[in-house]
Amino acid sequence: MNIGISCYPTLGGSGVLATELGKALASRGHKVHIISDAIPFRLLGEFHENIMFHEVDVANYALFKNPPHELSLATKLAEVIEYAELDILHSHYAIPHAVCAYLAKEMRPESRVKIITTLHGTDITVLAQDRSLRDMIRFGIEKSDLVTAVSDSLVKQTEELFRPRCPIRRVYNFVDPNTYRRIDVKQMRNCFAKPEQKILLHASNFRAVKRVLDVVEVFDRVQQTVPSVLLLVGEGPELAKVRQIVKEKHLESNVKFLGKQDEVAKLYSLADLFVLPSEKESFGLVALEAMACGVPVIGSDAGGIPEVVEHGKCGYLYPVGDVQSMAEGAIQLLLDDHLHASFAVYARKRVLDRFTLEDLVNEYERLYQLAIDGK
Ligand code: GMT
Repeated sequence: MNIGISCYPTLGGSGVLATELGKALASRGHKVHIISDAIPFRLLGEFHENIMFHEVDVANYALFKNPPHELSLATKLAEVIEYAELDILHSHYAIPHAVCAYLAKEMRPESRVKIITTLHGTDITVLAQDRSLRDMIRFGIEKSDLVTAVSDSLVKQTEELFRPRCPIRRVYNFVDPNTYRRIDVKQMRNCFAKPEQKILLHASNFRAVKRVLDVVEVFDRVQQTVPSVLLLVGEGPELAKVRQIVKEKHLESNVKFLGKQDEVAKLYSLADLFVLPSEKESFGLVALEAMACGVPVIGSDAGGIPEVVEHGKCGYLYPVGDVQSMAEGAIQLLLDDHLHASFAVYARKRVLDRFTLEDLVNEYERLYQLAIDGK
């Protein structure tokens, strides 16, 4: 098939998923066209025979108060629909990608292209709270030929909010278990922790919904009982506040800010626990990546997290904000090597049983075919 993928290029689960999907489809022989504002970071420095990247140039004339990004995106999508004779245009996020895909299709009435939209979360759980955007999201969903969401929780929320006429199909996110696996990082570990210290890890875009301050609260309680360090990967709006609280709690020597990182499988392999106390999380791709590397997860039971992390088997989940229980769960796991080892093994097994690239790319291919067949 000729497949277009329209996504955000930034560090974030939806861009990661869209790019990994594109790479997997290309390795299966499909011609993949990725359309975005910049090369998605998971494609940087890589060459793939069947992948072509198309950059959206945003027109910026003095006349415009704001550059019309959505019109430039729609124009680029229309250009690719025609040039590449796309069978499928897969939009990751309803706004703006699904809406622009619809506009592009209207610009190319002779095309056979089908629009698939994947909802990743914040388009529904955050943006849809805004009345004007809600109507636009509904429009994007209804004008798609097929819509997927990344967890049952997100399917349910979308159905409750929009009562769409078309079914929303759940397709879980995935990882490549060959890339995400426990790597031997003994040397690297010495750079971050003393032999007797445990390592807790959190990775996110430091938006308020990630509750990174709760990560610090949990760590503060844990380190009073278990010698440990906290590694914080990523950056974003809450970073300054997090630095401040770390300072106020005199935790500077045990909390390390690593900023944006590429070699995440190595970082996960350093960790004894991954901490994800989010307020909203439609899936939690980072938790899945950690689990693939054999790292148990401590976090909240928000959104789709319980579909990824099985409470009591490969992690412990508690209500949002219950940092005391999260800390107690973490301490229990860190002090019991036998329990920790069984959680680590189960975490990897769960990924292999339910969330592999192989199975979920098969599912996307099946849905593409369904859309092409008009079912
Ligand atoms: O979590 C974010 O802030 C980034 C956002 C994105 O745009 O990538 O993540 C969303 O999509 C990911 C991939 O499907 C999911 O794993 C995240 O749970 C979801 N984030 C939220 O729902 C807050």
